[in-house]
Amino acid sequence: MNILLYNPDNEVTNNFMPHLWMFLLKSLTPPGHNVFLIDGNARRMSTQDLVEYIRENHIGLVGIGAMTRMIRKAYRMADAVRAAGVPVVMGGPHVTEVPDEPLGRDGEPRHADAVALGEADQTWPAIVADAERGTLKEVYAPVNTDGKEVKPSLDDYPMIPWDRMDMDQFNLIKHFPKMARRLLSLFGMTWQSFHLIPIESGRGCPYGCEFCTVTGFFGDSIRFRSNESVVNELLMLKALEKREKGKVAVFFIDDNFAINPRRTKSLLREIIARGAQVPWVAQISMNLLRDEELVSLIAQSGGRWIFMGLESIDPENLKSVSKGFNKPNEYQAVLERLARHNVYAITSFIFGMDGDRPGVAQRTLDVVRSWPPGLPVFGLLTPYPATPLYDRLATAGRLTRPKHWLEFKPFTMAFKPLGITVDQAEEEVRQAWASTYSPQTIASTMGWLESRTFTDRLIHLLCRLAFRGIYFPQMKRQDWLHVLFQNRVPILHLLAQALELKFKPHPREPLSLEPQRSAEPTV
Ligand code: B12
Ligand code: SF4
Repeated sequence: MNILLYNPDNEVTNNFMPHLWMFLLKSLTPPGHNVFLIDGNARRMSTQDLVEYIRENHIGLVGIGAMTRMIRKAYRMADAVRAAGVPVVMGGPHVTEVPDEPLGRDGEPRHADAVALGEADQTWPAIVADAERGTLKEVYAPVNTDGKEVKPSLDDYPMIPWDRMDMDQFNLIKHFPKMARRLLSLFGMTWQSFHLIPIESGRGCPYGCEFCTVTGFFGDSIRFRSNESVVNELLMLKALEKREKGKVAVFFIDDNFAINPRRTKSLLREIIARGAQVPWVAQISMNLLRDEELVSLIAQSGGRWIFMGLESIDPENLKSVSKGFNKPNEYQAVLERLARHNVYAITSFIFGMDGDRPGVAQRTLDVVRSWPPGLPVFGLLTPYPATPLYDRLATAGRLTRPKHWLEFKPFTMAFKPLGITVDQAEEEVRQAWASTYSPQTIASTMGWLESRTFTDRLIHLLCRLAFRGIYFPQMKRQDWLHVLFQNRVPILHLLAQALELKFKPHPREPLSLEPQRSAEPTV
C-alpha cells in the first residue's frame, strides 16, 4: 500500500525544521509499503494539490499529524482527502487531547476515519495492517491487554535512515532567496544543502507546568535512548553532510534534554569521545544549567544554542503557572555561564499571565538588555486543550475563545487576563518583538559580540534576521531586501571581516561553522 504522511503548515509562518513523527513512523512501517512524506512548511499545498498528489501516487492511506495551531488546516485537508475516497488517520497532541473533535462525536462534522491516541510507536503497525485490510478502527490507544496505558520504551529505537531518504524538500538552502545565497557564499558558506535534523534522545518531563501539554502527553516517566543509538545517528548525519558537501545541524527535541544530568553528561562525553560533534540546539530548563561541568560538556560536544522557557521575570507569575522552579534572580548568571562557553540562549517569554500589568514588555526588555545577547521570543499565554491552565480558565469563565484553534490567529488572546486587557496584552507582545528585532537592537547586539569569534557573530546575525520572520513574515523578495537594507551596517561590517579572514586568515579563527572549542578548561 502507498501511504502518505502529511503535516500541515500553520498558514502564517514557515517552520525551519521537519517534524520528527513522520520520519519515525516511516521507519516503524512494516515492510511492503511505500511511505511518502509531505511537510506543508516545506511544500505548501492547497486541498486540490493534495488530492491530485494522492491520485497520482495511488495513495491508500493518509496519516495527518498536527499541533493545535495547525489543526484547522489539518481538518480542511483531511476533509478533502476523505471526500476523494481515501481513509484518513490523525495523530499527535491535539487529537489526543480532544479525540471527539476529529471523530465528529462532538456534534460537529467528522474529519478522520481513525485517531491514534498518544505515542503511536507501537500502534502504527497495527493501523497500517487494519487499513490494508479495510478494517480501520476508530480509535487506536497504546494500552496493554488490561486496558492500561503503556508508554513505549526507547530501548529499541529505530535507526532513522536519514541518509537514504529524499530530504530535498527540507533543504533550507533551497528556501533562501538567490540573493541571500550569494551573500552567504561571500561569508564562505558554499554548502549545497543545509539540514536542521530533529533527534530525540529521550521523552517525558515531570515538571508539569500549568500551560504545557507535555507532562500529560508523554507522562512523567522519563525514557531515554541508549547513548550508542544517539551517537550512531549523529555519525550517520556527519557522513551524510560529507557526502552531500552540505551542512547538518541537530535539534535535540527532548523537552528537557538535561532532565537527568548524569545521563546527559554521559551522552555528551560519548559524543566527544567518538568524534560525533555537529552543531546542536536543545531545550533545557534554566535550573539545570547551574552546573558548570554540564555547560562545558555542552560546548565541547557541539551545543550552540539552548532554548529556555524563562516565561517571565516575575517570580509570582511563575508560581501562578506552576513554574516556580525558574528563578529570575539566577537568569543572568546562567546566561553568562553559557556565553563564557560560546553557547547562547533562545529565551522564551509569555505575556498575559495573571501578574502581568501594562508595561510588562518594556520591563522585560530592560532586563533582557542587561544579559548576554541571545534570541528572545515572545508569545501569549495560550490555554491548550487538556492542560490544567485550560481547565482553570474554563472553570473561572475566563475563556473568550474556548475553541481558539478552530479560528487560529497568531498572537491573539483566547482568555481574559487579570491585570491587563486583551488588547494591551496583544500590544505588549507586538512591542516586544518589534523592539527586540529592530535594526538598532540588532546593531547593538553585534557591538556586544565584537570580541567574539567571527562564527558567533555571523550566526547571531543570521538568526536575528531569520527570527524576525516569526513575527514579521518575510516571504517575498522585497521583504528580504528591506530587512537587508535596514540592517546594512552590521552586514557590511561582517562582510569586511569575512574578506579580511579569507585573505589574511587568523590562525586561531578559521572561517568555519564547525563547533569551536570552549574558552573554558575541559572537563
Ligand atoms: C520540536 C518542537 C517544536 C519545534 C518545531 C516543530 C518541529 N518541526 O518539529 C519548534 C521549536 C519550532 C516548535 C514550535 C512550536 N511549538 Co512545539 N514542540 C516541539 C516538541 C518539543 C517536539 C516535537 C516532537 O518531534 N516530538 C517527538 C515526536 C516523536 O512526538 P510527537 O510529535 O508527539 O509524535 C508522536 C505521537 O504524537 C504520534 N503522532 C504524531 N503525529 C501523528 C500522526 C499520525 C498519523 C499518527 C498515526 C501518529 C502521530 O506518533 C509519534 C510517535 O509516538 C514538542 C513537545 C514534544 N515532546 O513532543 C513541542 C510541542 C509540539 N510544541 C508545542 C507548541 C505549543 C509550539 C508552539 C505553538 C510554541 C509557540 N508558542 O510558539 C510553536 C508552534 C510552531 C508552529 N510551526 O506553528 C506544543 C503543542 C501543544 C499542542 N497541543 O499543540 C508541544 C506539545 C509542547 C508543549 N509545550 O506543550 N515546537
Ligand atoms: S519544563 Fe518545559 S516541557 Fe516540562 S512541563 Fe514545563 S514547559 Fe513543559
